[in-house]
Amino acid sequence: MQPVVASQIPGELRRLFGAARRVLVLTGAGVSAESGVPTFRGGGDAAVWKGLPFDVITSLTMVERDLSVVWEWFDYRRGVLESLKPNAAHDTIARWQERFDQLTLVTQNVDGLHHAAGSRDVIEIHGSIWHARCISCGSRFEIPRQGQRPETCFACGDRLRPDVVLFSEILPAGAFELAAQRASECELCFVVGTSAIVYPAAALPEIAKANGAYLCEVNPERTPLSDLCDVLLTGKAGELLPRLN
Ligand code: BV8
Repeated sequence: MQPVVASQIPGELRRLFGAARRVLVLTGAGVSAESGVPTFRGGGDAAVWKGLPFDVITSLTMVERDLSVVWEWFDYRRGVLESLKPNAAHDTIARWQERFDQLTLVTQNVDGLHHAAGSRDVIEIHGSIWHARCISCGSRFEIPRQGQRPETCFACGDRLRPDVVLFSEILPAGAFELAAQRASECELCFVVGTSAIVYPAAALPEIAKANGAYLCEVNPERTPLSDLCDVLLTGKAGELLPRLN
């Protein structure tokens, strides 16, 4: 069945939104675009740092080959994020945690803006740019908003790496399993600002749909997931999500 394509909130979605008790929200870089955070796919395989494409600079191979250039890339991104604030999409999703019995927020973003908007228990399935992890003992350390990031592990003295999931790395223990469990239980699933290309994250809405959930995609563009959706809200998340309240 073809999805309903709308730039206003269709009645069916508004009715289900009013009645739902268990809701899952999956977000990607697009939810932070209106805060000024650059998205990824727009650049395809274009170089993002020192002539290196995103999925090369963000890979385990790169950490093993040249950790310092990987840190340069993440230091640059933290620098960009320092002055940026959550937008109306982050704020709206944060308010939903009071509205539904079970609101599960799963993000692919490492920017921490959902937390900054007041969302609790965010499942950051690709990690956080505000944490570093020891390459050998795995100890994790917060990276301060201002000031120096820790260079070496306070526990064993080995080098630290960004505590994010790099390509061909498995996701944080339990994070995907919990997200998949919640996806299988939800009645309503929102997919907001993701190109739905990176797996296993992109499998979550498929799991939700397979278990009978109503699927709503919020994106100015179509994605490989669009045909599976019940409704496509075509536009910007910061403009469309607040209209649901
Ligand atoms: C793994 C952290 C086990 C770091 C990231 C199955 C099929 C094919 C490939 C694979 C597969 N399974 C595994 C793979 C390999 C790989 C993968 O998926 N590759 C892709 C490229 C095909 N997956 C992995 O490697 C994963 N690990 O599977 O481990 C394993 C191990 C070995 C071998 C096999 C399996 C780990 C993936 C995680 C990598 N880390 N991030 C960092 O951020 O620096 S991924 C990173 O890229 C993001 O977290 C995010 O997931 C992705 C970017 O996608 P989006 O967030 O969606 O952003 P994008 O720019 O693409 O799109 C933005 C969208 O927003 C657009 O649609 C746009 O239209 C829209 N938009 C713009 N403005 C707005 C908007 N929407 C709403 N409002 C707006 N205002």
